[in-house]
Amino acid sequence: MAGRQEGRMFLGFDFSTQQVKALAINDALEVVHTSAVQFDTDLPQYRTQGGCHIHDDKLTVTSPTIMWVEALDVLLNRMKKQGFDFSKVAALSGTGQQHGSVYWKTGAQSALHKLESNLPLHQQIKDCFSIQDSPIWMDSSTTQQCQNLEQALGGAQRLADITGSRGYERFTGNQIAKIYEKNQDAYNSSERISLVCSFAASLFLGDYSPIDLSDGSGMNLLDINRREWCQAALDACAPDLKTKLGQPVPSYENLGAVSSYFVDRYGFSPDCRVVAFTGDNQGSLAGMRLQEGDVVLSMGTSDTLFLWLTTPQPALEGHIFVNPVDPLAYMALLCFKNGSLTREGIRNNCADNSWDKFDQLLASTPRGNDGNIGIYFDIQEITPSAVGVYRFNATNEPQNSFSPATEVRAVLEGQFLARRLHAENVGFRIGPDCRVLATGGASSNTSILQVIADVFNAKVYVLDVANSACLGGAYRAKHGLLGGDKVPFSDVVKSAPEYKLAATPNSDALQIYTALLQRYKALEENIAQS
Ligand code: XUL
Repeated sequence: MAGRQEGRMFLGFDFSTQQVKALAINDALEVVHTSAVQFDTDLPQYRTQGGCHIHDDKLTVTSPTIMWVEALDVLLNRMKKQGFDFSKVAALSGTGQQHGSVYWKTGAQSALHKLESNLPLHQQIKDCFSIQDSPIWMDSSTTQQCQNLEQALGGAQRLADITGSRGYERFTGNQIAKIYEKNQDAYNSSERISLVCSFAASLFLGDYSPIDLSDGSGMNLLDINRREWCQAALDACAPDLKTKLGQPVPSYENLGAVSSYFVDRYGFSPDCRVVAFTGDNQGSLAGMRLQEGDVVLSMGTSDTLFLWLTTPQPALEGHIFVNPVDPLAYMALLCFKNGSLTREGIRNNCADNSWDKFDQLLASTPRGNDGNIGIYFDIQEITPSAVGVYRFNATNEPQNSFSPATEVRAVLEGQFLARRLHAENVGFRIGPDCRVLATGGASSNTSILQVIADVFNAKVYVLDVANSACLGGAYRAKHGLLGGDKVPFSDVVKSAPEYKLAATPNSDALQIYTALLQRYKALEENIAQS
């Protein structure tokens, strides 16, 4: 196995909304350690709920930047007490919640250079931030800034063509524009602006870490085709922004050695390398070892789709990011708000709260549901922007209700046709080797997996990857150490456990669902337009 060395480890960190986690793997990619610090309960002095503060306007959402630093102090101390051998870590990397931003005050870089190993980090850099409370991804207070940016760049589709997404409130460029408008002094006194992930990497480096191209794609500021900042977008948000952001780098970049602070305080090897950190969704893509042609369908309260793309087609929905593990590829992220709760609602109404009965009803109806189609947006949907429950018969006539059996099949077929439709809308093509990797709560229901296999006409595999973002950080640390673009990521993770094949499409699926998809597309477009 390429570059395997006895005893060495790779460490992945995840700075997420509610906690900071660490996960170590050995050279055979086996997980050998996990630890976590919860913000609300382990650091109650910051009075966060779910790791953040929701302000009175209900739109502004922030987290105390220094809390993230103190959480790292607590986490590393815990690992030390548990006897974790930091000296064996050959490389570390990690992830952060996407879009959040950190504002380093002039002089902060020299504070990072002079960290003293006898003191905790948070005591030494508590005065290093020009903004104390970092805006995070849950913030939606920047609608005006999004409109300004879209207008400056020539419209929403044009902004999407360049940056991979139309203007989104949580995207960092719009957050920076708001800070510049509302608090120019703080903006002007910031010598550097980091994303949560590059901020975390900066702590380990003892110097400013560059922003990686993949998480940098979640800012509405990066030209994802040229893989450099889009000057027009920077100018539309705030002056002098290029200098404050620094030059972006590929996500697998080996940034340098860990700061001597960590060597002296925790016993890291001075040779331990820090590989660029990236966004949590990008980390999950790496942790799940997504490859060209694959789709990850994560089924939780909302359903999320990760796609590996070679030729992206930015749209007014979803997000295209530069791929975190492949220098030429892209990834797409699509979020569907009506996921498990909608499926469970139909189970409760039609199948007496029982998944067994739900499965029996499903089995009693034919694939394609005799042409009946249901669209269930119980709450305002993101993809597409629409709300309401709609039922149609085989000739597209609206129906008030379906029989319980038809309803059960309709919710599953409707949801997975939508997942496929919107994946194709951003450039995904289902090829013969396409694998759907299912994860999350609903992936334990084999009847649901069969519907997915038929609708996508692709094999469905199940993944039981806990802490996928953190695991991705550890895999990426190894990838970066072995040379990033010189070694395919897929070679680095070859020895990781195999996926389990869970469902294979039926032979009539292609014909049935190709036709149904065309009808679903037209019906959904009508609903979204009205
Ligand atoms: C993605 C997004 C969230 C955060 C959560 O665009 O905003 O998934 O990354 O941590």
